[in-house]
Amino acid sequence: MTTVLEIQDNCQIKSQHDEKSEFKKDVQAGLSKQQKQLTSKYFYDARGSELFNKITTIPDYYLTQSECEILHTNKNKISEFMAGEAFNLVELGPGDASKTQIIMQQFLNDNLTFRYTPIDISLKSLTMLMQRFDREFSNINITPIHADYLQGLTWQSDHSHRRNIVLFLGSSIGNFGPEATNMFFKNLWDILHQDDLLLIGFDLKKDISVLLRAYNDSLGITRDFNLNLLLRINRELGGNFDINKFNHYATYNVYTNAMESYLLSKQQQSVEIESLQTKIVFEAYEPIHTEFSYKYDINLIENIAAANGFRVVKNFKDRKDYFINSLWRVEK
Ligand code: AVI
Repeated sequence: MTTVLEIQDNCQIKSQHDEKSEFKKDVQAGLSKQQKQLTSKYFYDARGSELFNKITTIPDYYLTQSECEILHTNKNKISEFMAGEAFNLVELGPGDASKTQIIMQQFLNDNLTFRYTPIDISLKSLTMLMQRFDREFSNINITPIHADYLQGLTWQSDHSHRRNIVLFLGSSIGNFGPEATNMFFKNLWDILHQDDLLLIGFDLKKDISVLLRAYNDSLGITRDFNLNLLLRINRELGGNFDINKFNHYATYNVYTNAMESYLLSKQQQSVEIESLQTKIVFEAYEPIHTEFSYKYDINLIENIAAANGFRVVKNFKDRKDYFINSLWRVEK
């Protein structure tokens, strides 16, 4: 069984205790604001990750199907970019790596020499991934790294002189605000070497009805995913949220080009959170903001790449022009 590499320099990997106290602090701060908010990074506990995996399979949530189509259609071209030398296939937040397997299988068919390095902050999801890979892809060299993305990449970059192709799939970048996005790319650029590649997913601006359907799916899974944030507060912080008294609401902001998700209190109510020793008062229809999902166009993608030291090598789109996987090269 492949072992997971733990990177704990500077104690950057948070212990469960640190994670819980950070969650507590963020919930306290977010729910005390005049405009209440919770951070979308807290969606992904075990149940939230399970619900998100379900979301990726439903037809209304077109993002995953569009990205799979792009990877299937262009896997040969992506493989051609990597031919000729041994390289590292590094993935930030692999999830179940089902999309990665599309490319990986092509690399294997083309007899390319590579090592797969999935980097994830969740040890549980890395371990599950490794168990599956040990069963299904025992011929692939893997170095799973349990660390935050930048820390894991730094380790990788310091320990291997091979060229890297970094995958950041699924429009995860869309959940960062504009400032955090630039900061993330600047850090990536600092860590990576000249000519390293980045293959990144961006969800494109499109007809608003399609966006609204994706974030208000007819099966109600996105609603459960959003409400799970309140259940997580109940489970981990001793809250007494009654999720029947909140509605999921997702809307599109035409000025910022982001889907915005909220939980709306259906009535005036107060909620107690034991471990915060706090009572939170909600007015009827008062919102809690829970997520931004930014949408892009080609100009914006090219500008973000150029502003952060990358050159766009190729944009791969699906047939409906819903999604882009953009291949960037590091220019130093
Ligand atoms: C993970 N992330 C890219 C998803 C998105 O589309 O913003 C999370 C999600 N939120 C609601 N549905 C899916």
